[in-house]
Amino acid sequence: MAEDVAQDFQPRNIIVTGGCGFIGSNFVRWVAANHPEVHVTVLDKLTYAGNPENIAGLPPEQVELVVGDICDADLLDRLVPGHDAIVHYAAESHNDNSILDPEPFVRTNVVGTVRYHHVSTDEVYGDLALDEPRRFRPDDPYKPSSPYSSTKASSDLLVRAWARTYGVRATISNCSNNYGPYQHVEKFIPRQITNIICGIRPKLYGTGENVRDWIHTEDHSRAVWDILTRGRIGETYLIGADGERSNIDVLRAILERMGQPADAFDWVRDRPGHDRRYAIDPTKLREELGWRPVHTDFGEGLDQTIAWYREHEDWWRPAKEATEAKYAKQGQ
Ligand code: NAD
Ligand code: TDX
Repeated sequence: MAEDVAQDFQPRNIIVTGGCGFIGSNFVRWVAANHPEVHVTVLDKLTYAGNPENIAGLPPEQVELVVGDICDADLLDRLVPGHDAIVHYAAESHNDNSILDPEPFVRTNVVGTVRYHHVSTDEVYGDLALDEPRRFRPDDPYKPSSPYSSTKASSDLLVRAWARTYGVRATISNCSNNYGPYQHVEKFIPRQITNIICGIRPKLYGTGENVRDWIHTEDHSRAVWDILTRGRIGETYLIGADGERSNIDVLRAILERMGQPADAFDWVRDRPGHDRRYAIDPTKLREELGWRPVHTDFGEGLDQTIAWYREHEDWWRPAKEATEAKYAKQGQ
């Protein structure tokens, strides 16, 4: 299925689904800053996770928002002609929500899958033991653990089938945990930063030993662009920045940087089926496309992220109370 030579594709008019979410909006901002010749149509349903403020201030002649559902086939039939690429970020993205109510995950993450560049997650590969020397590689078997990751795995499989059967010119990327500006306060790093700002103790699940492989969202944006423009059709690329850290280490780093004692947090109920460790082997992306992360100092990235949340209370305050009320109900 894979073509031998890398394509050299120069998109002019792209659709970015989920472009009002955390990673999608960072990608749109990155394209606006680095590729002013590219027009971006953002297609976003504006769920609880989507916020038009995330793309506010970008030139209106370059970035246009269409509010709509990726599952609306008629809308897509009207919207797609005239565009030369779709970068597909839209998804229900939070594991804890998928455990409470999987239905929207099946609707958006499986039924809505269209074509071209498909943004997925390392979680499709399941988890690794804490002491395992191995990291995830593109050809590893899919073993997702949560409703969220199994719906993402399903959509990856549909993309592969559509590429093989119908010749859709698709690529897939599976990225590790992103951090940076515009991430919803339900997620680990923003939750703890904004808890501290609000005077609420941070909350750590289970033993805190679970490991995530952190990447700055800007490095993810650049990797997606490199794959979209130079990746081989039909291929899967794993995106990671050698950023493995245990949750407790990340939390302690946040506490220290925000002037809190090392034990100023609560241990809370673990996530059911909680994946132990994710770790990406990014060799293929590095060797084939020459991609390298720029944000290699996690402490510095964390400082910038903390500063961003301190400076953007207006952005996250409206969602904070309801998010914490939902967690409190779950004993988390
Ligand atoms: P997010 O929840 O912040 O944003 C998702 C966006 O999709 C929101 O703007 C939402 O309104 C929109 N959306 C949801 N359902 C939709 C629908 N039916 N139609 C149109 N728009 C819809 O998510 P995120 O963290 O930015 O993740 C973006 C993508 O990256 C997802 O595909 C996710 O699986 C993947 N991913 C995320 C991470 C991570 O660390 N957050 C890591 C790897 C991959
Ligand atoms: O309050 C918390 N306390 C805590 O200990 C929260 C919200 C999380 N955690 C733990 C659970 C995880 O081990 O922190 C880790 C990170 O949690 P999340 O931010 O929910 O991310 P995760 O479940 O690892 O999934 C993320 O990375 C892969 C994204 O949300 C997914 O969309 C992406 O696919």
